[in-house]
Amino acid sequence: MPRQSLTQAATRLSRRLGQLARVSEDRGATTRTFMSPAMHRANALVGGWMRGAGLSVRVDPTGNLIGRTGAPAKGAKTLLMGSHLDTVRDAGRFDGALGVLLPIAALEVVRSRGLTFPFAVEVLGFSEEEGVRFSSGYLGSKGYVGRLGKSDLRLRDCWGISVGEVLAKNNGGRFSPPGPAHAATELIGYLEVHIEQGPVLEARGLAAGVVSGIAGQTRARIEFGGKAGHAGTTPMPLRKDALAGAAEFILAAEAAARARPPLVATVGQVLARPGAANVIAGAAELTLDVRHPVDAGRRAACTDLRKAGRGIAKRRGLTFCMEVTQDNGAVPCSGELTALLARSVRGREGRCVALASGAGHDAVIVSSLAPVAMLFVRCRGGISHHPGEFVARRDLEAALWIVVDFLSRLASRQSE
Ligand code: HGY
Ligand code: MN
Ligand code: MN
Repeated sequence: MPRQSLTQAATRLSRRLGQLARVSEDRGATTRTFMSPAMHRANALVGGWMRGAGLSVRVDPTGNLIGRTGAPAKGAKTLLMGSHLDTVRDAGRFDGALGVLLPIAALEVVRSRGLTFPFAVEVLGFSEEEGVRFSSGYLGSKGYVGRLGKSDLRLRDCWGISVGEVLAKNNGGRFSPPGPAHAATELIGYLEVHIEQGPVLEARGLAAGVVSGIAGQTRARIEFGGKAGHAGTTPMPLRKDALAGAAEFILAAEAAARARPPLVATVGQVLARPGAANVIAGAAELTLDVRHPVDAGRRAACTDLRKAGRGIAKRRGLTFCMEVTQDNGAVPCSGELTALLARSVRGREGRCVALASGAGHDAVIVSSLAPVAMLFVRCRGGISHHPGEFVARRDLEAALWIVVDFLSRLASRQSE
């Protein structure tokens, strides 16, 4: 294999990111959701690139794509690297995908230089992180670390299909939650490369930075129940308008978060039923996403929002229910791995900043099995979860330089 320059590797990485972005279930937009045909096509495309990089490739029962280098010696430990291959609706091309394709490109550079390491590397393309289909994220990485539980399997999508049914169908009719893919003792750690999805690196004039920790996150499904009725003949005082109650709740969530920074609260989805212009909504279903760097702050906010919802429902003669569908505590990144990664960032950038992540990442789940570190890469305007997501070619090259340097530093540390 001819020696790979980082410029060549970055160019090919950029091209592949574009190619993967076109693997979608929505015409003209990038959308890949859990166990969709587009997800399987993405696994086939990225799996081919993994094989081309000399990795052995498999897909586990939860749909995670796993590429693995040969083990250098019996009993050698493994470094995990990866991120998610699913996306939000109408997504950008970098969220998740960068963290899967960049390690493959880095390993191609390493291989072309004839470098070998005293550890194996496993590149992971998690099957579901965003929680689009089942309103609960991390199903892929939970399957990989052996934390997929019965409550996850009971979650249902908008067609009433459960996670358990989808996974059984994908595994020849039967599925039982797998155990961890590795014993913790076999692992050195997990490195996730991800776009920052925020404006700090750009403001500081840096291509990359490390992550100090990842905010805790609670997601819930909320339903207000009222009485459907004729929009023209039902006097206002006699109404039990579920959508009006939901609207009051959405503003209450926004006000609570504005009053207590750095708390953030978002209602991203609203479904009114029966959903006709001339019918008062008899039911309104919402999603709620609450995040805070400190778990006590997030939990207190969720308790207060549950109370606020009950109060609104009582005043309006509605019913109210709030079902938590995802609840993850804040996760600190490994000090040791992050310090090593920071040395590689400084080697490229001359300095290194550590950022707290408001976004959730698969590292949250993998941290239950191995120490985790994250490399954030600058993205234009901090735009993400949007087709306008963009990483400059020179920043792809910088991130590649940092990851290849990190692998070499880790190899020297492991050989000591
Ligand atoms: O929602 C998040 O923070 C991540 O993009 N899944
Ligand atoms: Mn995302
Ligand atoms: Mn992501």
